Amino acid sequence: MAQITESYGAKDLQVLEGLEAVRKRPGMYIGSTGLNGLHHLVYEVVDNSVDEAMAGHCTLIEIDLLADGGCRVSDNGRGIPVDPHPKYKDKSGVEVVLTVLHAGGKFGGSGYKVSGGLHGVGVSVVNALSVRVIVEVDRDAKRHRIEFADGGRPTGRLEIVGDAPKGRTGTTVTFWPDPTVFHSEGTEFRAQTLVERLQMMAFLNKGLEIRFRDQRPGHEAEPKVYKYDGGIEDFVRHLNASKESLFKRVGYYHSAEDTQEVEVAFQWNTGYHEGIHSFANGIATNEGGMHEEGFKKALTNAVNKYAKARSLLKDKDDNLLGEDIREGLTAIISVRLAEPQFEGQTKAKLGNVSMRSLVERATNEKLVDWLEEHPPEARQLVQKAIQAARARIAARQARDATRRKSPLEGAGLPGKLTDCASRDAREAELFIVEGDSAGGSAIKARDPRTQAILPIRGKILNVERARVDKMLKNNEVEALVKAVGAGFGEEFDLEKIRYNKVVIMCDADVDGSHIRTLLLTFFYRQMEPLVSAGCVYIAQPPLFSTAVGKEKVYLKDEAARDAFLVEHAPKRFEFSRLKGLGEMDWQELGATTMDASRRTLLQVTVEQASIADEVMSTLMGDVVELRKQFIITNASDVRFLDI
Ligand code: 0RA
Repeated sequence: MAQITESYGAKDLQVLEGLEAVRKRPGMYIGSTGLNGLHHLVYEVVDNSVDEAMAGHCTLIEIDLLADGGCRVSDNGRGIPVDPHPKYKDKSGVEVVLTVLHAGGKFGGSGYKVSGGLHGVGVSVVNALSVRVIVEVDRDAKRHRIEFADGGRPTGRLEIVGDAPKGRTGTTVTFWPDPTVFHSEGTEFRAQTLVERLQMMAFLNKGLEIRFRDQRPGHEAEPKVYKYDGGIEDFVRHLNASKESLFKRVGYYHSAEDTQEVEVAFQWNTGYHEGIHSFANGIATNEGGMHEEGFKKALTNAVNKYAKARSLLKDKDDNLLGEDIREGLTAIISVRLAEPQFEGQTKAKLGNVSMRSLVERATNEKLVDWLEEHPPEARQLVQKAIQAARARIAARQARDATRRKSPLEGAGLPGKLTDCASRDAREAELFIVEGDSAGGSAIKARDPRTQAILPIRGKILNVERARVDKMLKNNEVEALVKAVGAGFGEEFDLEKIRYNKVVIMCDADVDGSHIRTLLLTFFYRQMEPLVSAGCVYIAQPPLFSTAVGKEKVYLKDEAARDAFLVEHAPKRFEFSRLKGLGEMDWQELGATTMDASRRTLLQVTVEQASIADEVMSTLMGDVVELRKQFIITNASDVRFLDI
């Protein structure tokens, strides 16, 4: 154990107890000890630097993943105070910030009005969960340094180690996560996860530069730089980049009252999807909340008012519904407030009632002005909403007609479905199989008690580019909806699903990858709760086969093949690459891909909703070239898949 400071008083004991509490229940502070929790450590440190930026003192944050597994976060803010702390008299501010829970910006009088709240547990939590932490502070023309080991114990006092570069102030925190804390999923950071979040932070903090560098061997070393002088306007432009926008201009308004403020950026595209992304103090509120409610209410009101005033809607016409107006809308709502309340299942719903009225008032005032000032854009979006309303009415009629055909709830299973015997969703699995011939093998290979097979032919409709009425007329879509048995879209009811596992089983080639993406888009857009609940899976047919004597052996992927070679060294083997499910007979398909005791399934999860949206839109959107490139380069990408 590292040596603790010389004088070991009551205060030190208290401090150690604080950090000990974090080590006992890390989940309470960082959510989990899996990969999410691990990445949370980085966000925690970065959030502190972002707070400095929000207070107007920091313009650059650099994040480096080090070759030895550590992570370094450096900013050019004021630097953590180095003076003795007023309460813990024998300690420097730096030591206190790193060892006392919630000490963050709570002293020095100039504390931050607005801070992350949810994530704002403090860097001391990172210290508690790391084997080693080094903090360097450039302040008062000097470079200061202090080091901690074994879960937050200082190995010495804050020392001056030299001069700071001329005129520079700032904080650098380097930490090495404790593998005994993150034992289940390890301490290896995923660059993609970090980068998505860092980019989002750059969008939400106009003008702030965030640089990311992955110095680990075997990783993309090219630094990534995010800096958006257009802030959330650039965010909207970015989200719509792969789509055809309805008009070029991105709308923007903001409003501030007392200590709270709201910023909104918006643009419509010609698609049908609603993409509203809201944030509170830079934290994604994926479950929405008061700010979104206020925005939606005022948006509906403002657009209807405008449409009637300009006689784009007749007085006798019904008002446009919110969903009509929001069709094809990409919007970012970003609010900042002193004490955000995060509610909901994933603590991603903003509960502060005052935010509803703030955003509603701001939107009513400023959006009406915007519409008045931009007549061509306003007319285009009203016309789109009118078309959406017509399509909605047509869809309702189509749906009513289907209901009349099959009045019984759950009746009318699709003809192509070979259902399982079990009616218990908890054990029932639906395999969606590409093509009739693979469907035939799957029917033979399945466990008829728990496994149902739905073959789908060719390409299903791209739901990203079709309205509901057209979607309903597509046979494959209809079969999928009926088989799952829980409706779709707004009316989707997770309670009613007939299978707790929905498994997509496609070939391992480019076509298979396209179909898989179409299916994922469909589930993400029309049965989102199914995806969020972790009920969607991807089957993994083996990629290679070889022969050992007379016996055929299947190998899941490159890694399995390499392991096989090592195991059988120095013998040599010929491998064939399996492209299609059709290349296996049904016994093999069962043994390698379907049998619950032998298969591996990839569970589909959505990490960052706004980014997932972007991936979906790029995959499925209007710009064909972009789409093609994406599908091919990402044919084996598991960016929004977690095992
Ligand atoms: C406490 C008080 C002040 C700044 C900070 C903490 C601070 C913490 C971190 C963590 C990473 N970068 C940071 N930068 C600053 C206020 C300092 C003052 O009043 O001068």
